[in-house]
Amino acid sequence: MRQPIYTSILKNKKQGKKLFAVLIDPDKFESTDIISLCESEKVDFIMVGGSIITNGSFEHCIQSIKKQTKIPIIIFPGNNLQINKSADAILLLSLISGRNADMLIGNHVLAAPKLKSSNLEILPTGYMIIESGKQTTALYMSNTNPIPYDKDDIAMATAMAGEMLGQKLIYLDAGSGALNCVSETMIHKVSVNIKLPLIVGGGINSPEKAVIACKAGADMIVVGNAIEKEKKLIKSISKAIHTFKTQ
Ligand code: 1GP
Repeated sequence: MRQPIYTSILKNKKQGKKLFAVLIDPDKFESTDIISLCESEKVDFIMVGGSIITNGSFEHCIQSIKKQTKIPIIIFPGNNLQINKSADAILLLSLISGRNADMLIGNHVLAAPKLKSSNLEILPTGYMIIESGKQTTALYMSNTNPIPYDKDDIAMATAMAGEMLGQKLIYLDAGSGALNCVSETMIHKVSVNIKLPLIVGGGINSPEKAVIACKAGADMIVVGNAIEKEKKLIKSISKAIHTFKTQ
């Protein structure tokens, strides 16, 4: 039987091995090539979710990915409608950078009974949106303010509070298609002040940017937008992340 996803994230962190998650937006999921590439390039996780789903089917997307691969599927929910027991795990996001009570506890209360009966592995995640040069969908939909791009101390203290409150992961997100990725200094400041695994995403569109984030202290890199535009990036980004050696 496969070990729990959280156990494998912790194990990889301990060994200094960086992880790569490809984010699939159900609205844009149409080809199976992307999943074959994830398989051949040894992507660690497939995340599924989107701030809003208009024409795609969340359930169909997860089920069709599941049929094609054994790579664990982690739901990265855009809202509390995005729960499906065919996935393996779900990021239970608390938007700790914001002050919107629904994103901190309200939606969790609504989702809890369904989550409890789903058998999904629950990954409590302190989710932080960082200002990135443009208004992102996540920011607009969550009705929150981001942490300013250059306020590393605020990001550090927020992540520390998340850890003290019992989150199991911290996710620094510049938002999908961000103009600016989360800065190296912010990733570094957060990573050295928490023990939790650190996920970083938003605007990472090259192997170089993935390596910069790994070097700064990210344990898992999430890429969505860039791969939607250029599937072949899966190969180069995966290689860069998986051959990265902690100094
Ligand atoms: C967005 O962090 C994810 O929430 C991924 O961002 O789509 O820009 O890769 P991109």
